[in-house]
Amino acid sequence: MIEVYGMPHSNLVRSVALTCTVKQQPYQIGWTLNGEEIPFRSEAHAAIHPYSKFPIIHHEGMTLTETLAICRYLDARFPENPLQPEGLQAQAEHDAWCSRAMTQLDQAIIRSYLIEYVVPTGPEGKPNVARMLENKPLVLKAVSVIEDRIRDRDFICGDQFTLADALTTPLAHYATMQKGDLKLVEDDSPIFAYLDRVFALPGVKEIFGK
Ligand SMILES: N[C@@H](CCC(=O)N[C@@H](CS)C(=O)NCC(=O)O)C(=O)O
Repeated sequence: MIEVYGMPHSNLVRSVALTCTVKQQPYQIGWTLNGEEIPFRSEAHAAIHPYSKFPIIHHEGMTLTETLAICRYLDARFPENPLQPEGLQAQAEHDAWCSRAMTQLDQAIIRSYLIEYVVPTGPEGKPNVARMLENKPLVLKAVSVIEDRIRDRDFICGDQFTLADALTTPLAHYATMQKGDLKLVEDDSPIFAYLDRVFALPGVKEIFGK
């Protein structure tokens, strides 16, 4: 059993959950590692992750931090049904997208916008809508980068689900949930068909509470 340390609603925990699910590997999400309870932001947590972040996994005696490293480890450890393309150039392109998803796309969609629902910085402990609206152009840009990539492809790297999709799907899904002035994804966006394709994979819908 793969232990995943973190919160099930985190986009990055969902990326790890997606990787485990598509690789058909059982996992559990919670606040334990190697069966030991590690409170979030405790000294024990900081000893494992210098910035007290998650996800972290424990598997076969190893504790591993950093989402991309975790996903790559899982893909290599369970080689059946590989989630990274073969061939030097295809692999390099895949890696480029993974880096982009972990940096600009995650920063824009989650850290500069949707994080306000989890760690609100507005008055009376509410989401700081002014900050969100100020950051909205940056977030729309990230959404358009995803749209451009999947407009003519089933998945981020072609016709197969890869780690690039495991990193992108939770971001794209959260982006579609915004309404009114905070709306990020138009009704005719290719993102909806893309998400349907990912959600059609066995066990995936449940990760997103569907
Ligand atoms: N570089 C880390 C970033 C991890 C990260 O930012 N995780 C968020 C959850 S999605 C977190 O731990 N937030 C809690 C906090 O910042 O205190 C990774 O790729 O795993």
